[in-house]
Order: sequence, then structure tokens, then C-alpha cells
Amino acid sequence: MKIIDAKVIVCSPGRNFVTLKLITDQGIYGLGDATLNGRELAVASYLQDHLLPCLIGRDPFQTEDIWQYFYKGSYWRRGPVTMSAIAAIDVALWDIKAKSLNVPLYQLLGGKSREKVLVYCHANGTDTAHTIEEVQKHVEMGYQAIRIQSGIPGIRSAYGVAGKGERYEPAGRGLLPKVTEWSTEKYLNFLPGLFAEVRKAFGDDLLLLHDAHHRLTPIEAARLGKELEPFKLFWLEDAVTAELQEGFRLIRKHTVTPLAVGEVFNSIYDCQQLITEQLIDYIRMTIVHGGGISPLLKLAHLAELYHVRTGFHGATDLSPVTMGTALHFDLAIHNFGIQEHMPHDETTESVFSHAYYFEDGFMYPGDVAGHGVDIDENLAEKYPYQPAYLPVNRKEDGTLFNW
Ligand code: EZ4
Ligand code: CO
Repeated sequence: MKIIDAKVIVCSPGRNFVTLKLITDQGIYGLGDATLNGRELAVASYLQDHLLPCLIGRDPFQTEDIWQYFYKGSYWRRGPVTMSAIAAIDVALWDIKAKSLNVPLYQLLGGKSREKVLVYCHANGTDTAHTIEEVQKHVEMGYQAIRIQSGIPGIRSAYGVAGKGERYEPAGRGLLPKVTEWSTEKYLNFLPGLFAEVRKAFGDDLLLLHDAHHRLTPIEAARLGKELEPFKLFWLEDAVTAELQEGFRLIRKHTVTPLAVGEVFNSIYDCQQLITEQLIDYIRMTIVHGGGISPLLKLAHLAELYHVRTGFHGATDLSPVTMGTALHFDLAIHNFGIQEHMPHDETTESVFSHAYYFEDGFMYPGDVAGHGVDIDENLAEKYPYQPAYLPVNRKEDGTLFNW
């Protein structure tokens, strides 16, 4: 079998996505996601101009050699643009392999280690009362694990919160990023009270998560982790920025609140110390930004040795192709923890058909051959790329801060 053609499809059905289609001489094709929020065209060019010409004529079953060819062979390693491009190729190749063998992708990754995939959703409100309403809504939908974010008194805009009645979407359309506002002091003073109210309203069984979105220093995160201990979080996510992996040692010394990190990581070397020193509990680096299935399998197996479980990123800027692929991965690996599920809007769903589905708090990848996600290219053409960016964040005095 040979790859004879490759196409990069950039579209914006509700939000921007970059999708790679690899076509073989036997009529079988595979799809991969190459979406990097706010940097979509850079990845599209990296694929189109630099990688795809080298793929024509290759045997799609050689997933490992092709991965190494683009990783080691480029000389310039790592980085989100490079790794998202390689991921798209890798996922499309695994899709082709599974389709050719006529098996669902999870069969190639170890087979079923479980029957269904535990997912968490997002409940976000403008204040405590609204957040509790949103939690209630998601409990009624069957979710057993819920990430909780809320507006903070005295701050104009908080991370992860939509306007009342609107859907939360991280990227905003337009040529300039939106600017949000931040105060660590107000946040730290508010958050424990929010979780106290949520626990009081919903009891102990509901799994609760929270994303601090890289906004704290290690000692601030230690304080927050300690103050949240009575409310037994499933995890505290992205407590600090993680370029400095040993920052997590300090948090760990002070709190037993479980820690998750990694949605911006793109290499196993971004988290090898976090894993081998057991400084975290969940690793969030996911298939699209981490270079694909091939390296993520290595990461999951390394993490398994150190009691670290997976909790893959699954926001709307990861396309349905990544969601479907992640669900096969989650079903197969032994040290799966939880999967983020932020449903795509109807326009996205109309362009990407998929075999995966949600039922009673769990997701299922479906049993069709491959990863089970397809794209309607004619419909995709009706939604051309539109510039859109993640926000930037400033403290109340104007200092640029982590978003
Ligand atoms: O920052 O999707 O856990 N989810 C998140 C998201 C991400 C955006 C950007 O990739 O933190 O809001
Ligand atoms: Co996050």
C-alpha cells in the first residue's frame, strides 16, 4: 500500500480546524487533526510546504519510521507547530492502518481495557449561584465529573466563563486577541467558598475538577490546594506554568489535592521529571499537540510506571478527529484516568461526522473501522478560515499575565 495524495483542509465551521487527509492507492484514506488554536495557518504551511511532499510513495503501515523521519529527520525538534503537524500525519496513518485491517483503532492500541470512557464536562457561571445552576444542568445530563469555573467578584472577566446564556469558547474571532483581567488575590479569596457551596449543594459523590489555568506561583498553588482539601477535588489543573518542572515539588510538599497538567506540552521531555518524580497525578498532553498516537503511547506507558494517569485535553479547539482518536486511546491504555469533554457546536458537528457518542456520563468511541471520524469536504468549503485568537490576560495594573 502507498500514499498517493495528501490534502490539508482548513475550515471554520463554528471555529477554525486544520484537518489532514492522506489518500492511498487502495482507495482507503485516513484523517488527522492539525489544529493549533490561533496558529492554524502555521501548521497548515508546515504540513503543506515541508512534510507532505516527503510522504508521497510511503507505506502508511510504517507509523514508527515515518514518525521518526519527521521528528529526528527534520533536525529541528519539538515545539507545538512541528508536533501538531507530525501528529496529524501519525493519526491519519493509524486511521489508515485500522481501516485496512478493518478494526476499530483501539484494537491496535491494546484492545479494550474498559467498556467505556469516563468524561468530565464544564460548568461555568458568572457567579456562585449561576455556577451551581450550571452544575445542576450537567448533573441532569448524566455527567459524573464536572469542571467548575466561575466569575470572580471584582474582576471584569474570568477564565473559562461565558456571558450569561452564551457558550464558552476559548478563541474569539477577529484580528486582535481579546484582553481579559486578572487578580490572584481576589481569585484565591473567592475559590474555596465556591467549592464549599458546590459540595453543600451536590454532596460528596460528584467528581469536581478545577482549572487554575497557569495563574499561580507554586506557593500560591500550595495554599489553594490546601484550602480546597476539604472539598476533595478530583484534580486541580494547571496550577502553575510548567516550563519549570521542579516548581511542582513545592506544591506537592504542602497539599494532597491531586494535580493535573500538560495541555500545552508537546513532548515527553516537557513532563518526564513531573512523571518520574511523581510530582503530578494526571498528564493532559494530548494526541494532536503531543505528536500523535505513537509518542503518546510511549508517554502513557512511562506514566503507568509512576502512578500517573491520563486526563487528556478535550476542549473545542481539539477537533472531532482528536476527540474520536483520544476515545480509542482512552479505552485501550491501562492507566487511563478521565477525558475532558467540551461538546462541539452544531456547525462543527455538521462538518465532522463521528462514531463516538455520549451516554450516562461516559463516552464510547464506536465500533467502526479506524478512528471513526470523517469530514464532509464540500460542506467544509462553505466555512472558510477566519482569524481567531485566544485572549491575552492582564493584571488590574496592566501587567501582562498568563492567560
Ligand atoms: O485553554 O482550549 O482545560 N481546558 C482549557 C482550555 C484551553 C483552550 C486552549 O487550548 O484550559 O480552555
Ligand atoms: Co486547561
